[in-house]
Amino acid sequence: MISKLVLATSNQGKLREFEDYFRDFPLTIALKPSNLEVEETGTSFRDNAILKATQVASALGEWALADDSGLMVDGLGGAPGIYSARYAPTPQQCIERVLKELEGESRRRAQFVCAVAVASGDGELVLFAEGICEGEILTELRGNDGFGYDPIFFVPEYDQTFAEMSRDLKNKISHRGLALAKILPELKALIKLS
Ligand code: ITT
Repeated sequence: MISKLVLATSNQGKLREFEDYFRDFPLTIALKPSNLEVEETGTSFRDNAILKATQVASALGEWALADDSGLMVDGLGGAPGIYSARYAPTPQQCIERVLKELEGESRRRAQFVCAVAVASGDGELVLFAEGICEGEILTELRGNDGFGYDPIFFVPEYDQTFAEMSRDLKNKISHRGLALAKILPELKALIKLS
């Protein structure tokens, strides 16, 4: 039976975006208790998304959805990657570190990657998908919206950074949006079956 889904994240930026996707969804959306933290010991986005979804689901006995995501920069050999949230103490310092490490580097292509996993109340993985959004790292910040690395992630096709885009546009083209689009039909089907 799936009637309620716990969003297994402590990241307010992700949370706001998830709420947009699930606004008209026929499910009760709940938040993970803040004291329930999962250690991200995996070596890939996939591993960590599955860890977070299955551990939160089994701890609460509820269906849970987790996202593990990050920025991979070509000129940095794919860093910060799965360490994106831990690259520096604050999001601002994370951006500063990436810009500093890219000084004088012409390979500024980058991709945001998102792995999403949904686990059932017994802690079993039920759905998994990944989404990728291609872009470039600017030399300075542009835009005030979004979160994390959004002000330096430029999408040439739209001539905007993620932090300059409307929320609707980011939700449509982002790594998170693309990953969720792959699992939402199956999630809806599961709700109907129950
Ligand atoms: P939870 O594990 O609680 O969900 P977290 O922030 O620790 O939160 P991750 O380990 O998945 O989550 O790290 C993702 C980091 O990647 C996030 O903190 C941002 O720095 C960056 N990131 C991911 N998606 C992003 C986006 O859409 N815009 C900007 N930065 C993003």
